[in-house]
Amino acid sequence: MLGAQANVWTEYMKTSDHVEYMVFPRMLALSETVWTKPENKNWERFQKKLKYQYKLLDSKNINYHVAAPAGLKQGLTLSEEIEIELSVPYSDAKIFYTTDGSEPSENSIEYTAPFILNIAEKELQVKAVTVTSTGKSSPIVQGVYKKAELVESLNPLKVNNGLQTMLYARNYSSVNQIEGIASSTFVSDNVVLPTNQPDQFGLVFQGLINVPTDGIYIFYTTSDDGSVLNIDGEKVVDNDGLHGAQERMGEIALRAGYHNFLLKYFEAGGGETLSVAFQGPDIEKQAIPANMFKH
Ligand SMILES: [Ca+2]
Repeated sequence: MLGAQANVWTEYMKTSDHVEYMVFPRMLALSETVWTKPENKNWERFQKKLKYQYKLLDSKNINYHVAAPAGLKQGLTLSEEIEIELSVPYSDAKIFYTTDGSEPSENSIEYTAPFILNIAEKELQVKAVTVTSTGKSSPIVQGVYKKAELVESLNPLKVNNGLQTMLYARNYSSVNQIEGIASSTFVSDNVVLPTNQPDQFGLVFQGLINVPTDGIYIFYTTSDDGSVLNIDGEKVVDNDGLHGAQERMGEIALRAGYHNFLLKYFEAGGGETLSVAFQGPDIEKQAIPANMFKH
């Protein structure tokens, strides 16, 4: 039989309202996928069609999930002013927002056009909610905007290639437990796991990272089990704990040049993975190349 099917497991849903909430508008997306010819599928067209579908859902009093406003971001910026532009996929819904950390409601400021926030003085939280014409509210979304200060670079007298690496043949459940005398110490060209190392070990990569330009850098670690990346003494990526391979990220504003790089990792058992990636001004997300690492 040709076609598609979606299932909803309802053993933990106590009311039919809840089932409706989990099914709509997902069911519309499934219909779009199955019934629209591939060449006609595109996001804008689907969004346009949805506006009519929402009216139909309202008329039938269906408890659908209301999308929160899109457009808020988390993170650092080097400018003191940022423009906030919010949108929702409904023709006659309203957006309300706050900039003081309070929960937005229909009594908050109504969003009518993009606006400028000044973040020179302090970090600002923007919270927003969608309220549909029938009075349904979306979950509240939050953006956090913070002006970054560039961390000054270091001037090492002499550098060598690679990272100092300390291997600890012990069992850990957090990188915070890695301490004392290492089982072995060596230099690694890049962040790589040792081959043929039995389970239950910790690794510390320590040295310098040389970044090419001033700007905001996003660092990522993917690890199984835990890892924590510190740049210039600041915890930038917290991916600690016992877990399968997962990616975590964090950001920091850096001056061009050398910065302290400290990556701690442990493997308890089962699978093992460790990789670090970065993204910067005009630099796409990529694995950190070996030539950026010194010690
Ligand atoms: Ca593991």
